[in-house]
Amino acid sequence: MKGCMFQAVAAVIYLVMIVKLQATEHIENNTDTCLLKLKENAERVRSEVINELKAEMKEEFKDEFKQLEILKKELLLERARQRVMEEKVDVSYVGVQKLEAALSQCAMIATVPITAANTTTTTTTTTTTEKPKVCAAGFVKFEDHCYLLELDKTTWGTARSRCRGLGADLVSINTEAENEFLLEKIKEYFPPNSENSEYFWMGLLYAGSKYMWADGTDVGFTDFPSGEPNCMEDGRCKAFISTFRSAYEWEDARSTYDFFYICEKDMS
Ligand SMILES: [Ca+2]
Ligand SMILES: [Ca+2]
Repeated sequence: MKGCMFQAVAAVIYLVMIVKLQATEHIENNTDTCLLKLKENAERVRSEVINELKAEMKEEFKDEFKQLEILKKELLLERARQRVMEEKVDVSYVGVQKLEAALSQCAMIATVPITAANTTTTTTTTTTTEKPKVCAAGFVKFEDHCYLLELDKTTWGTARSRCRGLGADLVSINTEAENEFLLEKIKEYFPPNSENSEYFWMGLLYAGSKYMWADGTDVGFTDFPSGEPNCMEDGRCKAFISTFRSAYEWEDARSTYDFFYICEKDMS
């Protein structure tokens, strides 16, 4: 009887164990299936997660994207503005070039008639057309000569040296017009009825028993009043313009007096 009991208990335990084992197998099977399913869907789940993340990011950076779009537009606008500026500069540069070309045309037009006139009308006097002749500083022009009234009193000899030092000589008064011009100049400084009388050496000198001009020109016109000249000593007497009694006439005297003097030179 004891033997039968033991067998029965053993059978029960065996059955219970079988049931338990089956249950465990079932759970294990379920887990495997679940893992398989998850594995199968892994890529899908991953892409879904990524898309969700993307959507979140898009939402989160929405404002930044907008700003980026605005920046892109601003950049395009700036590029367009620069292009327009460059085109404008090109246009301006072309304008400047055209203006310069026009100006050079003007310069050519301005110079052509002058050279044409020079070559056609004054072919023999090329030296006089090269540069307009003028009087040196301090000299005044009359006809084609230059004159200097020097208000610094000295002897005739020193006066002449000083004139020659300026490339001139003491004045030779060859015509009435030249004389009148010089008298008018003297009157500017010493008008008629001035208190003092003043005297201006000229280049007329007594040599070889006659008056002659220091610069070698012949004596033609003279403006001596009656009684003058009356010095007439070879190598010692010279002539001058006198404002004495507002006469503005020529006189002569020994050359050692200190008088003002007048220089004359050609235009250069
Ligand atoms: Ca003269
Ligand atoms: Ca005299």
